[in-house]
Amino acid sequence: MVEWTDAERSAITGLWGKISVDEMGPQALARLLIVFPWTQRHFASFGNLSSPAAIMGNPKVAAHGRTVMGGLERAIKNMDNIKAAYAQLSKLHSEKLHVDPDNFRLLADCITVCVAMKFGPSGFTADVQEAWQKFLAVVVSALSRQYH
Ligand code: HNI
Repeated sequence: MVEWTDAERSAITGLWGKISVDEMGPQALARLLIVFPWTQRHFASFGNLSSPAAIMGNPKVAAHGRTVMGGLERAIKNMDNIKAAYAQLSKLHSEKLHVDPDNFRLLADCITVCVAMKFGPSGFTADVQEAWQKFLAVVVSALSRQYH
């Protein structure tokens, strides 16, 4: 089981408390689709993804970005059992959506970049980053759990 120090817990919940899912979710998913274009194959039904501007202006990308980012709330609320909290979501991504689990890490990195840009050097300190990256690594591992 993952151990969290009090400092990590407070860094993670403190940062999460400042994050707007409606703002960060669309940005992070758009970045994933732009920076790692092969991830677009999962979103063929989303319409125009032909350029960075199209991706950033696509309302379906924004809506799904909010869904995915909102999905992190579940981990925040279950920090001591993230694996179980994501068992169903992992199964869905594996068996139904066929998302390559490497993509979870790519999205986690895009989330981190967006959060770092938003909060800058004073909000996203190295300590906060340490806790945040650990949190996302646990999320990625939990989401990858039901793949076989
Ligand atoms: Ni993901 C659906 C959470 C990464 C492709 N995804 C969801 C849903 C949640 C979610 C929540 C909605 C489930 C439901 O309807 O029951 N996804 C997450 C989280 C991460 C993640 C927390 C990582 C941090 N998903 C990814 C990645 C991809 C991805 C990296 C593809 C590159 N997800 C999908 C697709 C769907 C989806 C595709 C279904 C979309 C739809 O509406 O049909």
